[in-house]
Amino acid sequence: MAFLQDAPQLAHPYRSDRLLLSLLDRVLPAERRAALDADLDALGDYALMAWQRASTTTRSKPVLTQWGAWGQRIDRIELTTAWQEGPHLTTRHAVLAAGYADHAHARLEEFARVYLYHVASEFYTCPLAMTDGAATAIKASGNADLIKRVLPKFLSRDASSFWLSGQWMTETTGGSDVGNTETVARQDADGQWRLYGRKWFSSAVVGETALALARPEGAGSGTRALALFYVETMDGEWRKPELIIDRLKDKLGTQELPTAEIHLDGLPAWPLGELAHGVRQVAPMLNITRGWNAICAIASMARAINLARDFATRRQAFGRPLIEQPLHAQTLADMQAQFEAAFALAFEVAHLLGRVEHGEASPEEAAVLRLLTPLAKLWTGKLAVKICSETLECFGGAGYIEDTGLPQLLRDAQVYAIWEGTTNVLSLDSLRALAGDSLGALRTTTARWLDGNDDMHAGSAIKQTLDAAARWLDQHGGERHMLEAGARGFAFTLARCAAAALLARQATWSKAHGDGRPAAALKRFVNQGLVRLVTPDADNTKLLLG
Ligand code: MFK
Repeated sequence: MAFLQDAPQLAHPYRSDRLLLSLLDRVLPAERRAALDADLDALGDYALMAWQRASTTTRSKPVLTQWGAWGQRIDRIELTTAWQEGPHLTTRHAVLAAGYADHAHARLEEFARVYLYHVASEFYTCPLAMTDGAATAIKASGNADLIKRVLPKFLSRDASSFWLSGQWMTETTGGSDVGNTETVARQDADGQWRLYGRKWFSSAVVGETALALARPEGAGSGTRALALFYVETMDGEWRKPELIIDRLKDKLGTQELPTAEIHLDGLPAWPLGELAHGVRQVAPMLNITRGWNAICAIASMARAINLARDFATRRQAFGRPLIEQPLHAQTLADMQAQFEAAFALAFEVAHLLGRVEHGEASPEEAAVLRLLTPLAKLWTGKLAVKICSETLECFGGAGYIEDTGLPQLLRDAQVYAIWEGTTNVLSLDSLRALAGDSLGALRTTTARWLDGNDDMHAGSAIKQTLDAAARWLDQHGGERHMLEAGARGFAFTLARCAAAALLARQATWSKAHGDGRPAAALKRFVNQGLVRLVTPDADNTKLLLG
């Protein structure tokens, strides 16, 4: 028999994840830690099963059937198996409900579930994220009727009463510039608001509800005149006739996710609150889904690195396994160090969110959360693409072959940097988040995270880089054009410093518990450099327009 390569094997995604295990051991009180174990174990089992299933079955995609046999409009979407399993699995293991439990660790416990479930979910996590965001935005609106009507559905632990929510913002007029929204809200003779317009990217069209931005008829132009509406999409078994699915999008990745173009032809709608400032009202939702984005990005990195590391122990080349080849081991270790830093940052957002929502956070922590949310989203989004691309290379030619399942990792990863705000939109949001003194808060908090860590080199590199970032802001903050031109480098620098300091905090704890690996990851990550500041050019367009 000719030589055949071994396929990579996936270790149990929960029981073998030392980062997640040590994070939970460090942060959670013993009784909470024990109570969480069964759900995480089950989600890890599901992830393992889904990985094995994917390697023995042909991938499927959702299918839209617009017309029934007898001419009626039906807009029925057939979902993949994982999507059909989604409501049962996630309600049984309280994926969303856990985030709303009555204690400050609720969000951490929710996001631990999301992290384990995400890759297996085939991006069913996308509508879950939006449902979570909708629950938060509706709670924040104080709309008592709506809270009573939908929160029990969104947070249900029973699939038969569970509702998903979409988030309908993006239009053909431009995704990020939501102020250009053309969807109009009009009141009919009975005083019922109805929406008319076209939404260009609807990733949760199978949901029972959505939050949609629309311009009340006669309101002015721009962002402030937009209002946020709640809609329901179903009449019993049937989709409401005023919601028409025009087509499903043909995307680079996330192909199991039925992203649709839709139009609204008088769909009944209810304002969440005042009939203006819709973006301000939807912002709590954006910040939640950006947290999900970061967690899902690190989940993809974890999967990619696990497979690459396993393969390196099996694949023999030039007389020894890849893991014993110095340059390959160096490459894998660099990936691991970046992943460990990104993991620490994404989960700190979850941790702080829980503290803020339960009134246990100081104002300083609240300011840090506002700043870290866009930073974690933008940095992990880019890093996921880089790590997944490097992972494909770790497999050589096999990484480029579809039925290994590996190319899908890279295609799917590209979405993290795009949806919920591109890297540049999020860099500008980090500038928005600097209002107040959130940079000062980050610097003070970072010093606290470094307390007790014995890596003096890392500690001083982090502090010096944050000083340099503060000087950069002083230098360019007065001139908006320059500030925006350098915003990406500034955001990456802050993200890397925060991640390094958080990794240091974990390293201190792990070392005291006999594990030196996070300390090694910290050293390596800091050696890759923290500074990404750029000298902004006053006129980049000269170069671009020739
Ligand atoms: C599996 C992973 C899960 C992920 C799920 C993914 C689902 C994917 C589907 C999508 O991609 S949905 C579409 C995502 N679209 C975006 O994320 C929009 C990107 N654009 C932006 O983020 C713009 O910055 C934004 C539309 C929010 C604002 O643009 P504007 O028109 O310049 O508004 P402006 O005046 O700056 O902000 C309006 C108000 O909102 C201000 O408050 P005030 O009215 O009190 O002045 C802002 O402070 C507030 N605001 C904006 N962003 C905020 C925020 N407040 C808190 N947090 C924020 N992030």
